[in-house]
Amino acid sequence: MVQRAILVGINRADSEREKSEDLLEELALLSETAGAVNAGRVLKTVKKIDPAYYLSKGMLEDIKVLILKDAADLAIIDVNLSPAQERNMSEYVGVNVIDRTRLILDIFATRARTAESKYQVELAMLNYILPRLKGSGIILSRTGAGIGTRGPGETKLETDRRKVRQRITYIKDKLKLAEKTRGLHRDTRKKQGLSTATLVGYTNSGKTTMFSALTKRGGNGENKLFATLGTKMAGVYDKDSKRKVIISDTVGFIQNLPLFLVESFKSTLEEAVHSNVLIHVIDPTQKDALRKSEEVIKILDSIGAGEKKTIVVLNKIDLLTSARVRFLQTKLEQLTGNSVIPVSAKTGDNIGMLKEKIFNNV
Ligand SMILES: Nc1nc2c(ncn2[C@@H]2O[C@H](COP(=O)(O)OP(=O)(O)OP(=O)(O)O)[C@@H](O)[C@H]2O)c(=O)[nH]1
Ligand SMILES: [Mg+2]
Repeated sequence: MVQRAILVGINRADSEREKSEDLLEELALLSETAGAVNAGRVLKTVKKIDPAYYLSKGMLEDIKVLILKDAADLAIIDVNLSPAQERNMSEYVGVNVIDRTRLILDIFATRARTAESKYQVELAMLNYILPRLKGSGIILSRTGAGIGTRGPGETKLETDRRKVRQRITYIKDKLKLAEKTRGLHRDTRKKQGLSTATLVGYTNSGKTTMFSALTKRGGNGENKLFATLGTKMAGVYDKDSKRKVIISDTVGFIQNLPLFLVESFKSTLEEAVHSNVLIHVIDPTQKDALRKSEEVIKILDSIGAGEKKTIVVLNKIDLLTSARVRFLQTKLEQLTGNSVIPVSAKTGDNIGMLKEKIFNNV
């Protein structure tokens, strides 16, 4: 069943309008990624939050009209709602209302491929829905299916409180084990004298494409948000020095990524924390690319990788004029305090230079 969604962007101050519009645009991409049809969208300026409904009654009425006019069966709102606000809003407008976090979780669920990332996503989802469970049912009971209720791997999410708690304990144990194995692998690599470099960056910036260009391994990138969820590793060789560096590809970041979601991916992100150097991939063709790269730096800080040696890469230069490349390069050098390498992961332009830089920095 394809769901038709009304997207509700939130602007908190007149001065933030541009940023809010950009976030709404990103919400539309996320919604499409989750498989919904975007039936309509609206940006609301909210200076005073209603504790029970988040929006004023007047705004809710507007949304109700849009829902009817566009025959929508879902509303997605671009803020994080409290469990009560989510419930009250859903009741008021007559269709399920989900927030940005629930939408991202849903995408993660459909994207998770490896056993570990499936567990990580499920854990994040269960932690998210636990405070939203009333008695033994889930709030989203009106349809009982659709975006926001799907677990990883076609499973349906557990909604019985007691069982949810049991499942959380079970998953945590599984993840501990996976983390331990990962740690052992790391120790082995260290003993072998292997250095590691981890690709980090905003979602869709080209990390996986860069990974393939560097290692000649792994498939192509995808023009999707959160195409990669697990960690992938492969070696890259330097013929001259006969050295090998392990490159890892990881999950991408996004604005307003809730901290608990970062938490649940911590073991995957541990690779970044433990690697010798980070390769921060920036997509200059994305709107607001510089602010997005700041967001990435913030998230790196929050997982304890903020002080890591970082190589900053300006990707997709095949899509830019050389004047634009020079302008962005200077800007990014000011912003990050690092020298910036312009490359194209797609055409392979300057990949050799990047390789050299990696070997000089691990
Ligand atoms: N033109 C151009 N497109 C690129 C380049 N690098 C990546 N892309 C495209 O950008 C899109 C995203 O690439 P991915 O490599 O999947 O990006 P990612 O950072 O791994 O994304 P997530 O795993 O979703 O976080 C794909 O459509 C790629 O083909 C590049 O240098 N030039
Ligand atoms: Mg990827």
